[in-house]
Amino acid sequence: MKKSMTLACLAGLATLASAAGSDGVVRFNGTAPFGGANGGGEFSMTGVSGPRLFGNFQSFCLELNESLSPGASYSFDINTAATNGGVGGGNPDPLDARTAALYEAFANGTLASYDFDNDGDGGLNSNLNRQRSGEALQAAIWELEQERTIENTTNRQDVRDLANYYVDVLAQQLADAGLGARVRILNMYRLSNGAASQDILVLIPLPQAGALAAMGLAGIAVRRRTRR
Ligand SMILES: [Ca+2]
Ligand SMILES: [Ca+2]
Ligand SMILES: [Ca+2]
Ligand SMILES: [Ca+2]
Repeated sequence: MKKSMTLACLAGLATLASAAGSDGVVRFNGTAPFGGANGGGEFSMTGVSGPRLFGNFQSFCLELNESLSPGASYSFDINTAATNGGVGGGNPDPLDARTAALYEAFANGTLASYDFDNDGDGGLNSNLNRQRSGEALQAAIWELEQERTIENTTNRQDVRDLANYYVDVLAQQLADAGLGARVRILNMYRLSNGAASQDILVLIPLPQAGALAAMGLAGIAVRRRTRR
């Protein structure tokens, strides 16, 4: 037991000392067809390689003054704060629990008044399509992360109304209901030159059934050894 604990400590040190962007690589596909309003999300992302593969996912950005290039790949670190960018909230800028709650509901496909099926009935007046829904969610995230107010992001009153509903009402309700714990920030670095880039949101998958079974078996093995 003592030997394995020493090994675990060494592994922990190795993780701390590793280079920036060591948790994996993702590709930014672009903002079409549901993003792009005001330079924001939805962003279409695809996991490429590395210890953490997220598959295909839709995301939103956290830093107003950082950019991403369509088709470019980025190495990333998984974090609970945005780093090296942004115009407000500090560096590092901790992920707001309300941002996390809104994004988890989005990633689950359950965010209220968001037109996921893009048939034009999103928003508080049932007139927003999915791109306008994304415009509102991005505006809400920028306000919560102290980048820019909703009113300074968009002139559209119907988009402002949905974004303000998310910030003023829904975000706290979702956080109180326990949403957001599985949300992380990817601190991203452009693969070609290592430059610190835009930070985006991601949902950490629940452990797979196989991994849970393996953890259970490991627990049994440890208990047996302790007993002898
Ligand atoms: Ca950054
Ligand atoms: Ca709809
Ligand atoms: Ca910020
Ligand atoms: Ca923050």
